[in-house]
Amino acid sequence: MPLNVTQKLIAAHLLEGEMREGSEIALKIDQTLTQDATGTMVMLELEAMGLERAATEVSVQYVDHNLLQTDFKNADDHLFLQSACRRFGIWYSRPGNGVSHPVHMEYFGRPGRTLLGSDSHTCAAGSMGMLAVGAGGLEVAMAIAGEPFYVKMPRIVGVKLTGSLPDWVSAKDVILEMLRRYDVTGGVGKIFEYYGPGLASLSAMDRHVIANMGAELGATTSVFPSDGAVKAFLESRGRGAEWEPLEADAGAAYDEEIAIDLSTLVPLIACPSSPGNVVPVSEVAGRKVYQCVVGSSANPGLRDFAIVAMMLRERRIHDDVSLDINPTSRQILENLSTLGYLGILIHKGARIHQAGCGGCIGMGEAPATQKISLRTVPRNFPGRSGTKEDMVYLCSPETAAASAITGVITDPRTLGFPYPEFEEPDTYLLNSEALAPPSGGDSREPLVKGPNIAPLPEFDPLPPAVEGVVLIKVGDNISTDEIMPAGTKVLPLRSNIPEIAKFTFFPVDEGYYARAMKQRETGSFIVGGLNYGQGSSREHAALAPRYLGVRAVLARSFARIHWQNLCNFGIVPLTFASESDYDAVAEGDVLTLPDLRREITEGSRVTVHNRSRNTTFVAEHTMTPRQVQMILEGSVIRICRNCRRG
Ligand code: MIC
Repeated sequence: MPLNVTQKLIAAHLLEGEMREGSEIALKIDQTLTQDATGTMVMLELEAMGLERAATEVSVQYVDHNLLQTDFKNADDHLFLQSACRRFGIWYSRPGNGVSHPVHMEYFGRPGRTLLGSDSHTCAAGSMGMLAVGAGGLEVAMAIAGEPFYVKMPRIVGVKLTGSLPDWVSAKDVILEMLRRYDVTGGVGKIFEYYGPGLASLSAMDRHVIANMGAELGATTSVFPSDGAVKAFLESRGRGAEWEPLEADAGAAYDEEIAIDLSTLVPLIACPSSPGNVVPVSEVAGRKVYQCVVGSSANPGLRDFAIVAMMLRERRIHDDVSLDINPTSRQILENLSTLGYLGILIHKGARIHQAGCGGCIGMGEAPATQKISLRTVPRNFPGRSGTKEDMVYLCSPETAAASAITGVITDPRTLGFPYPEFEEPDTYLLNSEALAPPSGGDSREPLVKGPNIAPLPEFDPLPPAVEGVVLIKVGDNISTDEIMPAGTKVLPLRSNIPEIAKFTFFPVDEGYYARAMKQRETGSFIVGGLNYGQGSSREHAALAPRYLGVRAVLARSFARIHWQNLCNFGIVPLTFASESDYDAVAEGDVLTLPDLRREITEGSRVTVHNRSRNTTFVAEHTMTPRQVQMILEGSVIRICRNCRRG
């Protein structure tokens, strides 16, 4: 049977299960990626599991999120991560070396391999013929320990690309077009595989832009073939020998097919405050802009910065605009410098930040009150920028630069000057000075734990019945940024669950923590709408509620990574059977699940009695027996620890 690229990747790594849509499969993981904001937990989990040495082909720990050192906390975490890399035999990418996804692609990405990362944008590496999936830290910890990764076999959607992009339209507009069509839920349970003649005009880094924001569609991942563009990418980085071809067989089929004619695309923009709120730039043109931010893992290529410099060469940044540049990596900075682009950006007044995630995750660069910020980053969830009630728009570097020049949102096609032609250099200046190889792994190497590192909380097994109050009821598409915010104040607490728990649901309900603490011993519930937990892979959005006593989340539907994170930490994810059941539960109601333990073990239906209203309804779960076991035990760590001790 002819296979598509996704099927070839899965077949080559399949350890258990069948490639049948919706059934659970176990995959062998070749490589892992962790970043600092999620990696501290991963390293604590590896310690709790008693791991001696990473069992993968390659595991890399990046420090790209928590770069502002306003006190000891982030600095403590960096040292802890470095010591953990020495202990477990993991590569260490030092603070400021660059954003995990593009650096991984430049140095470690290999066609035909699997990559699991504790960051939802790990899927970016699908750009080079990899099966790259974002997951919660605990699953990545298990993969580092050599365990398989379990996922439900996704539906494979073939995206046929034809034509080529017009002037002023770039890769970001392709993924914004996908988000315009599918919104933030349309990709759940799917892998998007791009193919067709249109690929010829997209470089490997352009494909990274598209694959990266597949996360915003809710997709399991995105996949591109490994063709001439990937070969050229690897050759230009001195890694040509690592290239392998990987393309779909002639006649390969997809579960579903769509097409995009690249030549018909126009500049697009996602309006506040959802990546799926996409319109043509021309529809919102003219609105006054305060800030434009270029960079992040969603537009990380040399081209993305060079185009801004080329557009600015003969022009000025508007007096009222702050143009913030988040370089992807030190290597990109050096290349921009050698090719003369960095000088232009500096001369024109752009603010050059440290290489890393920066403003994307609210680590600095917060916009002023009620002012529009245009960003090339992947997400604009409410408040993620660090400013309450922010107005963040997502767009291409071309649209950001055009708007920085005029001071208002501008369709770059209306600028009235020719589109600058960017030529990819044949060879890149390489810089791996800040990448430390694994030292061989030494289980005696001490883990360096400053006062910011707290031990992982212990979680008790699931009791036969649970009862508690609905502490919060939220609507559709609640992101993990709303459940557990990021930003300069909260991110440094990622290695300290009792402290970070104080910020649970802070952006939507500042009183949640105080209420939760009162119910901590008795237990409580969260009620959510559709796509509960979209966005980031941060397991803190499950860990902190669990620490605060949450036993179950009842939602209309869940985002993939968060759903798995809930299972990992012993929170039962239950789905309402109907919208009216969701409507009939209110914040403050007391619920009893009288036979929860037995019901989830024996079937998929769970009885919920609403004591406040004296009603009873049935909720459902879609957990596999393996996941049910995690819930029964209280968390997957307990299982893992027990199995490693044999
Ligand atoms: C994000 O874009 O939200 C992040 C920062 O990359 C996160 C990781 C995190 O929360 O630390 C992600 O998407 O997983």
